Amino acid sequence: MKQRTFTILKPDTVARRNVGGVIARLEQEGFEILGAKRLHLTTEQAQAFYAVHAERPFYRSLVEFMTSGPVWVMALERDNAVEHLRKVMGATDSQKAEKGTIRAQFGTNIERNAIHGSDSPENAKIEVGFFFSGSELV
Ligand code: 3AN
Repeated sequence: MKQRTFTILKPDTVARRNVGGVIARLEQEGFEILGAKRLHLTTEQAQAFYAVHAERPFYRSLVEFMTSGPVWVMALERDNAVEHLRKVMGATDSQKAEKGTIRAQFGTNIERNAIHGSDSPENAKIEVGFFFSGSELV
């Protein structure tokens, strides 16, 4: 069944001119891009988006990284979209990500890992809603 998920092409992907490469891969994987926008996240937005990690030692650095330059936020649709995107992204640590995954190809390390993908259908709904209104998704 068709399902939606949410992705962020992180500041490292934009800075390294890998946006097209990552989008090409997502389209090859059968994802339809329902909405996309380029944003420079504010500290408040990044803090709120990653609020679940607020107590983790890497939180401050993560927020700094995510606000260090523009990102692309996108709403994606596909069968089994949440699980499939997680598989195609690969492990959080780009250096440990399986060969052929987006993070192995485009990421640098555990923080600068190229792409975010929702980890559950519930979070996908919340995250899509964080950045898009219904009328922006076509
Ligand atoms: P994922 O993005 O694979 O779902 P999460 O949700 O555990 O991983 O972490 C969110 C983000 O926080 C990661 N994408 C990464 O940029 C950063 N991160 C996670 N773990 C670490 C860590 N141990 N050190 C530095 N940054 C981390």
